[in-house]
Amino acid sequence: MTPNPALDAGEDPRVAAFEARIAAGESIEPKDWMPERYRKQLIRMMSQHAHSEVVGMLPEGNWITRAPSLRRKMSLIAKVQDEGGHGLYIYCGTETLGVDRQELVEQLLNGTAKYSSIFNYPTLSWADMGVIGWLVDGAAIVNQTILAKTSYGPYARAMIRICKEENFHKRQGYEIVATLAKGTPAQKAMVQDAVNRWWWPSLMMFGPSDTDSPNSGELLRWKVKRKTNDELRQRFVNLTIPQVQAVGLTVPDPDLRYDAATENWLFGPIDWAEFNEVIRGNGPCNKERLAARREAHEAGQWVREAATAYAAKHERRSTEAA
Ligand code: FAQ
Repeated sequence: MTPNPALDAGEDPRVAAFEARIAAGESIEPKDWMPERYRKQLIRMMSQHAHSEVVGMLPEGNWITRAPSLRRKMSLIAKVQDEGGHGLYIYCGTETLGVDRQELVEQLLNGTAKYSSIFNYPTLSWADMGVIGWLVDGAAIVNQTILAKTSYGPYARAMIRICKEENFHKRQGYEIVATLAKGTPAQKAMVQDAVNRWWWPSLMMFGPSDTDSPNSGELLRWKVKRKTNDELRQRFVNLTIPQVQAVGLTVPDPDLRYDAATENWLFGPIDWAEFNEVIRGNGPCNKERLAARREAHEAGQWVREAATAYAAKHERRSTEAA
């Protein structure tokens, strides 16, 4: 597909045909014509999503060696491995838009690409493993269940599979939380402290409020997004507060109240200054996370070289045999 911004601006009849397909609820597939801007927006959003999954392995990976039992260790290893798989899956989906994965990885490693703000906070206690599964995977599910109906086919299909696994992660996290919440006073205090630290960052995962979201208008028009950031954040709060109450915990929000008229749990103001600092690279763990990714990338160089040499050898052999 040759980019042509002038034509993409609306003079091209293909834009109208494309938008008619979106309006009719059709799925856009890799070989279909699409406006250059649609392709760019998808590459941005999907690659940020893939980076988030991969960087998201780090906060939980930190606790694998310290899980309190073999059962907990096995399920945490499986969860972290799943997140890595989601990242690779979404990188593959992004490649269907004609971009090279190496380029995307370089953008992550040189700090020019974004990844979810949530993974720039430290995991200080075992209870964080429960709360991440419950709140962070829970927030991801709310966002991704809607993305499973996104207009770009490969992304939508990736979300269906990923959501199934995220649901399992959420249940695993909530089970850890429920166990600690009915444990000793020290265990209950530990899990309450984890909720206090992760609550607001989890709400920030949904992105800036709708009035400050520069990409939403375009993404909603093309049905890449089907709900706004604020709509999804509200849905998450409404789903989560009853779960908080069920295990006898609280969230750190003195303004939280149920509004019977709208059937919403209304929450207090989000600290957008903190959010902006984190996405600018100044959160508590941004530098540590990128350093860990760079180190892993360098350490994996020989594996990539070996895999490439192995693939080349096999291709050579099958050509010779043919
Ligand atoms: N963190 O105009 P908008 C997971 C940026 S996966 C960092 O509203 P948009 C699984 C945004 O990129 C979690 N940056 O943007 C897991 C934009 O910057 P740009 C990741 C953020 O795209 C669980 C600028 O702010 N999920 O958790 C954030 O319309 C447990 C303006 O924002 C996805 O990526 C943020 N929170 O809406 C793994 C889902 N929010 O690019 C391990 C797919 C916004 O213009 C353990 N993505 N920004 O420079 C989306 O749904 C959307 O991209 C949003 C943002 C909703 C994240």
